[in-house]
Amino acid sequence: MTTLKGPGEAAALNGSQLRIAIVHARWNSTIIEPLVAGAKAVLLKRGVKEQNIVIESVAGSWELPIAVQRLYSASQVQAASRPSGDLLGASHDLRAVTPTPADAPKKQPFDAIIAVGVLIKGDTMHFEYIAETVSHGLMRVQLDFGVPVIFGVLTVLTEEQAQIRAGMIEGGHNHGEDWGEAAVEMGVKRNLWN
Ligand code: DLZ
Repeated sequence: MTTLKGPGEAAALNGSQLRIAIVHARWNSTIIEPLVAGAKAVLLKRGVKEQNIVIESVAGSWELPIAVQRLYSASQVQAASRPSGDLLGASHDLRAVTPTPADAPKKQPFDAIIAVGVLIKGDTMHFEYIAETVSHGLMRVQLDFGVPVIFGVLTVLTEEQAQIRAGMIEGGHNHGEDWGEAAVEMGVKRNLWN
C-alpha cells in the first residue's frame, strides 16, 4: 500500500547480521527516551541482536556528528584488530582457539548509526544554527565514511510537535520506529551494494 507520508513498507528485512549504534542527545530527554526505545524495538523486531545494538549519549544535538564519527571510526579499528573466531588469551597456542559464543557482540564496524536529537525552536537563533549545522555534519559523516547515518533529529517549533512525533500523544506516531526500519534497510542494502 502506498502512503502519502512515511516511507511505506520495505521488503521484509533481516537484520540478524547487523551491528547498529544509536547515539542520542540528552537535551529534551523525555522526548528522546520514547524515540530511542521505538528505534531499538524495531531493530530487535527485525532480528538485530541485543548485543549488537550499542546505545551512547551526548549532551546535545550539536555533539551528534562528532560522536557518530568517532563511534564509527572506533568500531572500524576494533574490527581490524580483533578477528572473529577470537583467540582468547594465548594467541600463539592454537589449542587456545575458542569459538566466539553465539551471544558475543559482533566485532564488525557498525552497519548503520542512528543519530537522535530533539531541537525545539526557542527565542534566539540557536535552533537555526544547530539544526542546519548538525544536518550537514551528519550527512558529511555518512558520505565521508560510507556508513548510513539515519537522521533522527526532530526540528520542531513546539514541544507538542515533538511529542506527537515521539508517539506520546494520541494520534501521534513514534518516528523512532521509522528510524529503526531505515537503519536495518540501509545496513542490509549497504552491505549488498559494497
Ligand atoms: C544549547 C541548546 C539549545 C538552546 N537547545 C537545544 C535543543 O533544543 N536540543 C538539543 O539537542 N540541544 C540543544 N542545545 C545544546 C546544544 O546542542 C549543545 O549541546 C551545546 O551548545 C554544547 O555544545
